[in-house]
Amino acid sequence: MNICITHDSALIVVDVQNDFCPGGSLPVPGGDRVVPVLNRYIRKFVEAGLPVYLTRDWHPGVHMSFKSQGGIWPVHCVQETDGARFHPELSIPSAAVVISKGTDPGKETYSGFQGTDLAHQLKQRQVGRLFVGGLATDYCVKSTVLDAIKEGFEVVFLSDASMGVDVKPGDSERAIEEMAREGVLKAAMEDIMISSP
Ligand code: VGL
Ligand code: ZN
Repeated sequence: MNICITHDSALIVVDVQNDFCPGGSLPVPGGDRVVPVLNRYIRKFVEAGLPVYLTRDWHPGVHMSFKSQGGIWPVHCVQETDGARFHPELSIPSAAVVISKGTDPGKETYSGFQGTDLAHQLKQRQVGRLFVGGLATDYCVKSTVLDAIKEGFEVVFLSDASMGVDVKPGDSERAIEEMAREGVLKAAMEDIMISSP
């Protein structure tokens, strides 16, 4: 299937942070394998003059999602720690916009749209189509994608640039099915075309 990077497109890279990669505190198995693929997408968008947004999980030292607070996750992505930094090999364009989420100690927000001004920023730049990839398919990528649909964006899920945690086997597959039911397109590098001026 051919899917166009249109002139009103933006790329959203979700939570490619050390804690979600092997060696981190909440690793997605093989999570770092998305990095070189995302770098290729980033290059395409930068060369086309299109915006790139990076979301990051950015928790205070005490957060309700942590097991110590009755949540389900180990401590992860605490603000200003090494685990919260983007993967060192991710090529972050100088003009990229970083969106921090999960900053309220009392709220779990998987989506890059919740508690942030991401939708507002995208609408101000007249973005209509979003390409979304990153970590983790079955949590933050899925939530971000579903919120983007609710906000009225056309959304393309980048299947070769995303990986899931699969706490229960099959979670990522189910997440992909759920996104498809909501009208999300699924694409990999070979499906992507750039629309010429
Ligand atoms: C995430 C679990 C907890 C994610 C964030 O980025 O998918 N998962 N916090
Ligand atoms: Zn988190």
